[in-house]
This record gives sequence, structure tokens and C-alpha cells, in this order.
Amino acid sequence: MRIAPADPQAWTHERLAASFERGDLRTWPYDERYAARAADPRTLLADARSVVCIAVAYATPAEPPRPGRGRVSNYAWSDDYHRRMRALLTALAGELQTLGAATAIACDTAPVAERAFAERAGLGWIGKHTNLIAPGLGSFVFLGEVVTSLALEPDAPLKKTCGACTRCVTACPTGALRGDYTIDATRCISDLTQRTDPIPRELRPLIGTWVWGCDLCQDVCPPTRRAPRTAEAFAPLDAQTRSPDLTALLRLRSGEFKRRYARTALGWRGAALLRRNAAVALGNRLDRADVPALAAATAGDPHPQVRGHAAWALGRIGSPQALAALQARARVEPDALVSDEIRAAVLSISKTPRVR
Ligand code: B12
Ligand code: SF4
Ligand code: SF4
Repeated sequence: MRIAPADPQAWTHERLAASFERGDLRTWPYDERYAARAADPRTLLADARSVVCIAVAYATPAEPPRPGRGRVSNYAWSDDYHRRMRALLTALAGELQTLGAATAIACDTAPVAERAFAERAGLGWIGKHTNLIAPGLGSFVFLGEVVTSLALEPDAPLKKTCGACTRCVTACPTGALRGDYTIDATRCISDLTQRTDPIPRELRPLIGTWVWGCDLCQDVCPPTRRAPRTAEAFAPLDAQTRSPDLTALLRLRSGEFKRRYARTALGWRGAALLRRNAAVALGNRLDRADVPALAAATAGDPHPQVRGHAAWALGRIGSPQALAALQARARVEPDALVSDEIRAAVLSISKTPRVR
């Protein structure tokens, strides 16, 4: 826990505004007004004097990618961190209120530039992967704040940077990280697996088998690698949540989704998005054994995006059975966007036949 002054941060306002101006966050509803609000804690509490910042470690042991299994980011495979963070922040705010202070709490969803305030408070430094790195804990930390009317003694920022290291930049498969502490979030797998519009075709092959979030840039980060992975409270709910069977995920319906994922941080987007992501992962696995499952999804999934992305995956696999399934669906598909996906998939097979 560290304290930042609640003064508006001009440099954070500038960085956020520059990022939105470049379009780095264009899949998010952020604008100049948000930049100004997120850099000024008085947005949350009119008489804010201090921001109490906390960083809570969440790393638990990961397992190497397994054949037929999808990858879920460490932040999402446990009980939803928002609930745990809210409980911690509410307790902290309660203590400040006994001193007569007004308080407001924030974690993730409020208009607060959380990394910037944590950095100013001296909790860590912002790395080239754009995550806050806390000495001894690494970057697998959640951030939360209690904004308060109490004038508390601020802590000093750390004098640390990444130096010449560029491991995260090299490790990022989509080229989202520029190396100057900024990110094109529209290329980030974490964003791609959460967005509700179709995943751009040219980026799908770069997603690998991630079905929710991505940890690659943090997994290679030296201070994060050195940190313990012992955050028991954020252990995976079970093996299927941490590394879901991809063909089972492609069939996931809302009852099973609610049972398995409602408690997690990936419980807010719904089952269809996970089915779509499973289709992309199977398209990247390139295994003919997956053709029947993908053909069934192309022919019968109620959600057009799932049909479209499954068609794309069939095009990637490119076997005669995949082609036959695409041609059969092309004759009856009612949705224009799915028909377009099918046409592109058939074309890709005729250009690059791939028989394994
Ligand atoms: C939108 C969002 C996303 C988007 C965009 C991410 C991004 N980097 O902007 C997407 C979906 C991609 C995303 C992904 C992830 N997210 Co997110 N996300 C957010 C959210 C809601 C807003 C972030 C935001 O405002 N972005 C706009 C950018 C411009 O602002 P910023 O990230 O603060 O940017 C700082 C740096 O870019 C830096 N900067 C910019 N220019 C320059 C120039 C110089 C010279 C320097 C030094 C710095 C610098 O300063 C900026 C201002 O603080 C925050 C919660 C919040 N309210 O802050 C969580 C949050 C940032 N996410 C979080 C997490 C855990 C993740 C993931 C790790 C999840 C995952 N594994 O998939 C990934 C990490 C991907 C990555 N490499 O960033 C945590 C980060 C914890 C930490 N240790 O930093 C947060 C803080 C949520 C929380 N309360 O814990 N996320
Ligand atoms: S989370 Fe993955 S895709 Fe996003 S910046 Fe890091 S390595 Fe790149
Ligand atoms: S991998 Fe290296 S450059 Fe990237 S955030 Fe970690 S220390 Fe910084």
C-alpha cells in the first residue's frame, strides 16, 4: 500500500490523450473527456486529497500449452478479482471513514488511470509491456484505489525503469507493443479475445490458442519471472477453466457457461464469445481431427460470429472434408457476413491446399 497525492496529473492526461488520438484504444469508448477525468481523482470524490493505492499479487503456477487445450490468462482463471479487490478496498475505506474521511473506491471499471496513480505512489514502475511492475511481486498484480478527503503524507515514486530490456516487445506475437511504453491495444490478444465485433482476419493466426486474455509479455518479463507464483486466493477454479478442452468449448452453451464461468473475470461476455474464440484457436491448431466439430459449428451454431469464425478455421485446416462442409453451408447460410467468411475460407483452400 502506498499513497499518491490526489492532484490532477497533467502528464497522465497527456499520455492518455495521445494514446486515444493515435487510436490505440479505439475498441474502447475512451475520449479526451475520459483522459481528463481519469487523470483527476476529483472525478470520483470532489474533495479528494489523497489516493491510497494497493497492488495485490495474483500469480499462480501456469502450465505449458497442451495439445487440444486453449489458454486462459492467469488473471481470469480464478474467482473474479473484482469481488476480492472490492472487499479489500471497502475494508480499507471503512478504516479511513472512522477518522472522519470521505472515501470512494475504484478497481478496473472506474475512470481512474490506475497504473499512473500506482506509479506515482511508488508501488512500482510502468514497464514496456505497459503493466505496473511492483518490486518483489512483478507485474502479475491487480491495482485498486481508495480516494479520500484525508491529507495523507504521499510516498515517493520509485526511480526505476526497464533500461535496455525489450523482451516483452520481442515476445508479443501481434506487434502490439512499440517499445516506448505504449501499446496498440487493438492488436493485443487480450483485447481481441474480448471484443464483441468480429476478430480481424489478418490477426486471427497470431492469437495461437489463447481463448481469453494473454500473458506472453509478462511471462518473459525478468522481474515477473523472479516473483513467486503463490497467490492461493487466485488459484484456478479447475483444470477446464485454466486450459479448456477446445472442442468442448466450441459447444459451450449458456447453462454450462454460467455454472463454470459466472464466478470468474471472464463471466461477463457470454458463452458465444468463448465459442468464437475456441473456433479461432482450433483454426490455429491445424488438426484435421477437429473438422467435424468445426463443421457442426459452421452449420448449426446459433451465433453468426461463431459460424463465421468456425468457417475461417475450416479454411485454415483446408482438408477435403473441410471444403465439403464449407460448400454445403454456403448453399443455405442466411447471414451476409458469414457467407463472406465462407467465401474467403473456400478461396484460401483453393490458394493454399493444406492436407495433413
Ligand atoms: C482498457 C484496459 C485494457 C485494454 C488496454 C490495455 C492498455 N495497456 O491500455 C486491454 C483489453 C488490452 C487490457 C489488457 C490487459 N489488462 Co487491462 N485494463 C484496462 C483498463 C480498464 C484501462 C487502461 C487504460 O486506461 N488504458 C489506456 C492507456 C493509455 O492507459 P494506461 O494503461 O494507464 O497507460 C499507461 C502507459 O501506457 C503509460 N505510458 C503511456 N505513454 C507513456 C510514455 C512513457 C515515456 C512512459 C514511461 C509511460 C507511458 O502511462 C500511461 C498512463 O498511466 C485498466 C483499469 C484502469 N481503470 O486503469 C485495466 C488494467 C490496466 N488491466 C489490467 C490487466 C491485469 C490486464 C491484462 C494483464 C489482462 C490479461 N492478461 O489479458 C492485459 C495486459 C495487456 C497489456 N500489455 O497491457 C490491470 C493491470 C495491472 C498492472 N499490473 O498494471 C488493470 C490496472 C486492471 C486492474 N485494476 O488491475 N486492458
Ligand atoms: S498481452 Fe499478449 S498480445 Fe497483448 S501486448 Fe502482451 S504479449 Fe502482446
Ligand atoms: S520484459 Fe523487460 S522491457 Fe518488458 S516490461 Fe519487463 S523489464 Fe520492462
